[in-house]
Amino acid sequence: MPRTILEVKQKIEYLSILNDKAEVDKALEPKLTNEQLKHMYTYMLMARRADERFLNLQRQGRIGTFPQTTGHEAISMGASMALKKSDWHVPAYRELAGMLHRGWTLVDQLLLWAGYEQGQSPPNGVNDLPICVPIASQLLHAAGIGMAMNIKGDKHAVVTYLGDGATSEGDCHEAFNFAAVFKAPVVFVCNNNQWAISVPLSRQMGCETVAQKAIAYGMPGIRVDGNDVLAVYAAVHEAVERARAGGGPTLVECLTFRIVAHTTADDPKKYQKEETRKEWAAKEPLIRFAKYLRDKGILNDEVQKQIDAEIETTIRDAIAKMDEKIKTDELANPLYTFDYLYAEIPPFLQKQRDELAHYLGKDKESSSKQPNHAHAGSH
Ligand SMILES: Cc1ncc(C[n+]2csc(CCOP(=O)(O)OP(=O)(O)O)c2C)c(N)n1
Ligand SMILES: [Mg+2]
Repeated sequence: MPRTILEVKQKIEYLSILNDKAEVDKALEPKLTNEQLKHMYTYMLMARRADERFLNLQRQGRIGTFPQTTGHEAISMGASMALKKSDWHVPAYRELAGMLHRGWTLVDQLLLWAGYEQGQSPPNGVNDLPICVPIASQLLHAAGIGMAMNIKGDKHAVVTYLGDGATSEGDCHEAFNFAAVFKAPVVFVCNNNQWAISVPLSRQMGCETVAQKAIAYGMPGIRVDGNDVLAVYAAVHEAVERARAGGGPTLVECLTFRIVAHTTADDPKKYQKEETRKEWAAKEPLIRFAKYLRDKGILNDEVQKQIDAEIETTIRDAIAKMDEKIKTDELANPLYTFDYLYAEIPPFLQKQRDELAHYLGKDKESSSKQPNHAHAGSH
């Protein structure tokens, strides 16, 4: 038997529209209105400022550990801008800018990281899943949603997110495979920030790009500059249109670098080179996007001042609302431990719930019910 060559088509595109000097490739510039561009900048900056304030709150012990999103704002902002409200948004945990765009509030985020599950209740009017911390598990939810939509004949798309570390999870393989085989309308947006806590990319995968993994599953893959919000938007927009038209899933790798700690419980100085972090910090997405907007006449000192004031008020109000809400018993009732897993609570758990209710002197709450949320979600 001779050895023969099987030809496998391999082509991975790399897309960058706004380079790190804020020079735009006019031929590739997406058609976004001035209003949309200003909105994107405002929400990316709001995520950035919130990150800084949340860090202070965490250090003061007012919220718990949380993952910062500084430097990653372009990824979820660009991707979520490509969606309609009726599409599905399925985040991991570094998608604050995109979630704010979808209607989640900073109060939700603060409550969540302060330990209250009410912060996970999706806003009305959008098809969103809450933040998902178990690595890669959200990819299966997204693939399942996509497959269900195919069965029902819904023509929406799903955008979901994963990190470079998530590509090593079995769940990731299963989700990619099911989505590709069943042509689920899912866009897998990989935030390749080159670190999974202290594990570098070189210890995560033996190949050069995340995007090329798509070839093995039989779906298109593309690598984009993850610090270029226009490139992320353009690539995800194209993938979403293809998904809606029945063309199945796409893997969009967004190349960036984690310029902050993994979470507030981490110290990257122990394993990252200061020099590399500085190099990437100079390429972060907001600097170049602000310059692009100034060059286009959308942003100037006056507009910047208004945006800063709006963000400051939003953050201050959110912190005040969180402080007010966590004083109420409604948020931290131990009986809620029993309330989310089953539509109908099994008798053995009902018995335990009754016992706890009695112990807490809350006998009148002895039947399982969904607690009143800060705002009712649509799911
Ligand atoms: C199933 C599972 N295993 C382990 C963890 C602990 N953990 C939290 S974040 C993380 C690294 C994830 O790295 P990556 O996918 O690159 O995402 P990044 O944090 O860089 O955005 C790990 C191992 C977890 N949350 N879930
Ligand atoms: Mg990572």
